[in-house]
Amino acid sequence: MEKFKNYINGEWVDPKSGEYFPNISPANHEDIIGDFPDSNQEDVNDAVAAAKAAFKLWKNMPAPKRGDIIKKAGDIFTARKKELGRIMTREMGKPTFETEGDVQEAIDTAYYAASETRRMFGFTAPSEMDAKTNMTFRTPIGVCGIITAWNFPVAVPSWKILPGLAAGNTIVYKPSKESPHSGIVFAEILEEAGLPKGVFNLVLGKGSMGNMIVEHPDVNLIGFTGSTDIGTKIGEVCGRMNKKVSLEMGGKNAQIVLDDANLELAVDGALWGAFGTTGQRCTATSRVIVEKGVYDKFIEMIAERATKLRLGDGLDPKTEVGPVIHTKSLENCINYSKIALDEGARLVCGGEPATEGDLAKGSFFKPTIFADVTRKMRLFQEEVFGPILSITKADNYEHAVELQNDCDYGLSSSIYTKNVNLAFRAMREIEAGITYINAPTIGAEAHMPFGGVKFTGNGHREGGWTVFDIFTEWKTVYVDFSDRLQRAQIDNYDE
Ligand code: UN1
Repeated sequence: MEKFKNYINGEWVDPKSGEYFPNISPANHEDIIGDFPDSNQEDVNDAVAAAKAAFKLWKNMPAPKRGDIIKKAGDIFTARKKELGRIMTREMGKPTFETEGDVQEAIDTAYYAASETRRMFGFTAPSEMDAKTNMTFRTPIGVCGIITAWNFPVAVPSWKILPGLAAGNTIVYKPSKESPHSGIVFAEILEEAGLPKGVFNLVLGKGSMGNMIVEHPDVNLIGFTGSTDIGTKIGEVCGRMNKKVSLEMGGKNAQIVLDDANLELAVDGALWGAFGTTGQRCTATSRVIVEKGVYDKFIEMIAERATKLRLGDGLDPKTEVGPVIHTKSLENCINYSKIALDEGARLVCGGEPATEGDLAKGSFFKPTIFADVTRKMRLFQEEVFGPILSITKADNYEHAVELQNDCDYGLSSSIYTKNVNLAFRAMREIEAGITYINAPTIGAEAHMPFGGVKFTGNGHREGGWTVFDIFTEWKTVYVDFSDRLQRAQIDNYDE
């Protein structure tokens, strides 16, 4: 059994804890990927100390020079795309065409972040005094603790780590315990790209180790993607310690389908949005809200397609839908199906684990659709993070938007209609960080702001240029070249 290591201060090291945990493939529980460090406080301390020391040099390296290293990382991600895709599929399950897309998102992010190192614009503004100039600079924050989920094991950490580095910060990264091998390759790529020692550190471990990073006094910022429960707790700690914190959390994303929609297209979108990544995206479509004139037809069309989706090991090129991440997640899907039935929803298809042939070796749940779901039902309100779609009937556009907004989360959303007026109203009236018109709720692009409102986030946006608002602080500089004391707000306002 291969024993993996942490990457701290430019070295691959065994955990001081001496402890390891095994990780298995969700598609085949007999396939053990390896033993990964279950790090302790000492390991975290070493990583943070290395990042703190490296910050002194890294922050002063000219930003375009940092950009050269990040561009190189993008080139290596490109060269290793297929190989890394297979590693990711083996440990988290989604088919290789999806994991390769996940790597592509990291490549796009690398090139974007590298190019931003030649902008990272501040601004100048006139002064209210004579012979004085006002200007601003973006400055790095320090040591950033990055804690991410397993569903996008390369793209999501890249959204934080690469712009974080471009801006001059140093990093302590803890990937999910479900996707440690992807974290290892991420570190290998940054090492090969030529990052100086200590600038990026990887510490592997279980969930509780994340707290040690969050609570460490020398970690200045936390970037987190994961559940609303854990994110909220992290936010509380960071509030107490006055740390900057960016939280990307749950979703309960809805696709609205109006009577005038292209139904074929709406079905394509809902299938991909709901069952792509086995429904395990924070942007996954978990509710479809259909106007009454096409309600029955839509259900008939999507059910026919959903039952034909081919489940299997994501390494098999014929597979369309992979497993859920672990047996606990399988139990969660079983549990939510039971709740939905108990609350009076109508099971259209699925609703149980898939166990035929080789599927019995892994955690597979049939693509599941419940119709006649009403707003009070738990399936309408709670995030499942699995292949379960709820369908709800709406009287008209206004009712559909009211239903869409009746939810604690606000990440992604979508509306299918040919009516341009209603499409524009939806852009304004839907409460979500992202709204798609005639496209599914998944598929954010790396250079656009990504994040949500309500319980989905705490007001930050990753992606493109907006992510630099997370990873930098503003420094405001006033240069007075008058050679005399000029008192702002006072001297220019004498009677
Ligand atoms: C996530 O599920 O955490 O927009 C991120 C999308 C992907 C990213 C999802 N590009 O669905």
